[in-house]
Amino acid sequence: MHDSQLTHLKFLYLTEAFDHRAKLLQKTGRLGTFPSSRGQEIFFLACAVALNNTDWYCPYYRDHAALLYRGYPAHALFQYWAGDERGNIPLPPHTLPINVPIGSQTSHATGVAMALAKTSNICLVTLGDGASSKGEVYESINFAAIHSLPILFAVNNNQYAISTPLNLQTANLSIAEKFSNMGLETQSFNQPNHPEQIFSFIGNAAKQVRKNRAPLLIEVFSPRLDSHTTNDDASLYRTEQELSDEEKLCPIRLYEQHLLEKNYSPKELGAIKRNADNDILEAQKYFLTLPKQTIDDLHSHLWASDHLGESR
Ligand SMILES: Cc1ncc(C[n+]2csc(CCOP(=O)(O)OP(=O)(O)O)c2C)c(N)n1
Repeated sequence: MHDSQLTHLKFLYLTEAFDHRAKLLQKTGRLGTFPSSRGQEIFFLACAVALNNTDWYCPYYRDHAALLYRGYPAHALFQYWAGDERGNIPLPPHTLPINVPIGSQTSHATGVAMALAKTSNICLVTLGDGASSKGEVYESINFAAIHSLPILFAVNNNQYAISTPLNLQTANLSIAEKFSNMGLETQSFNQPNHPEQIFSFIGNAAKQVRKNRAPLLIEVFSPRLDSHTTNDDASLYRTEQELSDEEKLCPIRLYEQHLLEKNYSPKELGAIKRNADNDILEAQKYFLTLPKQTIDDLHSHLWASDHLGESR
C-alpha cells in the first residue's frame, strides 16, 4: 500500500469539493463564470505530482487540482474566480498565474524553460485540445524543439473546445499525431478505464524531459463530465448517450474503485472525503467573510514596486 495514493485521493476529493462549491457559488452570484474540471482532475493532479518543488508549473484555467496540490489556498482560488484580484497574490512558488487567453501560456512557459536550460529543473505547461490550434502553441513547440528546452507540453484532450469537437482541431486522430513531425517526441494516453496509470504516464514523461533536457509533448484523453464552463450547456451539442457514457468514466470514482480493490477500506476513504469536504467548506466560509476589493486592489499587485521607483 502506498500512502502517496491516499494523498492523491485527498487532492482529488479537495478538487471535487472545490468544483462543487464553486458551481453553487456561481449560481448564487458570488462567482463569475467558472470552468469545472470534473472528469479531468487526475490529469491535472498527475501533472503537479510529476514535478519537484523547484520545477515550474504553467497552468491554463482548468488546473484547480494542480494548484491546490502546489499549495494554492482554496479561498484564494474562490477569490480569483470571483474576479477578486487579491486571489492572484498567494501564488505557490515556481507557479505562473492562471492563464485564460488560450494557448498564450505555452509562450510564457517556453521562456521559463529557456531560463531553466542550464539547471536541473524542468517546466510543465498544460493546454487543451482547442489551444493546440493556436499559432503561439506551434511557435512555442517549434522554438522548444529547435533549442532543445526542458519543457513538457501536457495536453488535456477532453475532445471539445467549448462546442468545437476534436475533428475540427485536427485531421489526425490525436494531438500527439498532429505535432509528431515538429522535431520533438509526442506520446498519447488513451485508457480512460485506468485513470491511476495517468500518474505513471505523466511521471515518466517528466523524468524523460529531466534526463534528456529536451521537450516532450504528451496528451491524455479525458472525459469532460461538465459543460465547458457554467456559461455553457453541453446538451446543445452533445447527445444524452455520449454524456451518460462518459459519466461511467468518472476518473475519481474509478480511482476509488482501484484503491478499494487494493484493500483500502471504505471507512478510510470516507474519512478522507469528509475532511476534504470540510476543508473546502471552511475555505468557502472564509472567502465569504473577506471585505470587497477596492479599486486600488485592481492594480496594486500589477506592477513591481521597484519598476515604479516607489514602495507599495
Ligand atoms: C485567445 C482566446 N480566444 C478565445 C477565447 C475563448 N475561449 C475560452 S475557452 C475556449 C476553448 C478552449 O478549449 P480547449 O483549449 O480545448 O480547453 P478546454 O477549455 O476544453 O479545457 C475558448 C475559445 C479565449 N479565452 N482566448
